[in-house]
Amino acid sequence: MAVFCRSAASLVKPVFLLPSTFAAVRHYSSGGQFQYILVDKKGDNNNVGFIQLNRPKALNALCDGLIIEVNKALDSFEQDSGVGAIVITGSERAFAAGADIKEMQNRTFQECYGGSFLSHWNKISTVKKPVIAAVNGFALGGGCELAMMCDIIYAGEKAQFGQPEILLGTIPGAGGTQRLTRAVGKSLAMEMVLTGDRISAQEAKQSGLVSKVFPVDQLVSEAIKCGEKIASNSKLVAAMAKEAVNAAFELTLAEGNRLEKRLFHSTFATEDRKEGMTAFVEKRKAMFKDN
Ligand code: CO8
Repeated sequence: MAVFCRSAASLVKPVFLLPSTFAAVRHYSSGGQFQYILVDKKGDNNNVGFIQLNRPKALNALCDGLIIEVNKALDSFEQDSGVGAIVITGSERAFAAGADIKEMQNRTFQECYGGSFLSHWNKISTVKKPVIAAVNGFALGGGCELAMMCDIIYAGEKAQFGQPEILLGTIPGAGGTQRLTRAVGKSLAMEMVLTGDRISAQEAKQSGLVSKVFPVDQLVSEAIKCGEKIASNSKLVAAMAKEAVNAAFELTLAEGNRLEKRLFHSTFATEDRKEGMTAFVEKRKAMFKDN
């Protein structure tokens, strides 16, 4: 069966898929050097880094190799001065169905604790460039946690979010109890973590976990559009803005306001701040140079 794969750069190429995977897998990029992910640059100016989790048979379960590849791709986008935002997505069936249960099944406490099991998982939360998660289908366990490590979550209207670890006799281990609680509040977070029940995209929007919901087939292009909007601003100043918002989760209000003020002052040391205000006064579009 031939289906046409879309990219924001309006590249259209046929890819052959088995019938059973037809509805679930839409490839937006090529594989390159990676086994578990597809990596590309999107947008009219090729300024949006794009990572698609691509382990369809395991519903993008987050095996060690996949996380290592995501981290490598993030590193290369961080170093790429042309990239101003990053989009991470999965398939229409699953963003990611969690950590790989088969890989974890026989681990001992000694191995986990002694070997800092999955300690490289939070890389995505340390990236300076803004990261948007485009979530279609299941975002469960580590999949939900991975999305919550991103800066913005967009959801397809059939997305489902959940922390079902309790059903496996364990608890979230990559920020699920912390980031979910901050995002949706104590009662809903407790209910999800203690029952393993999932919430829909609409509930996720209502509770503040996601910022926008789109039809399934428009989700990725909308996330790329958001990435393009972000990438058209000063990358330097966007990093400062991201740092300031993230500080709200770590600091007291007084400390956070102090940090924000210092970062605000710092923007006055940049050429981009000068250019932005001059462009406004001259009634033209600002041309940021990221310095
Ligand atoms: N790990 C491994 N394989 C998986 C996973 C997973 N998390 N999820 C699905 N798969 C596999 C299935 O085993 C199956 O493979 P196979 O065909 O070889 O049996 C294939 O994907 C398709 O899955 P299903 O047949 O189950 O598909 P369904 O449509 O019937 O169900 C579900 C889809 C509801 C998503 C179901 O697969 C499911 O419940 N999956 C598990 C969800 C889950 O419990 N996730 C949490 C995992 S634990 C976790 O994430 C902890 C993170 C801690 C991070 C710590 C970092 C420091």
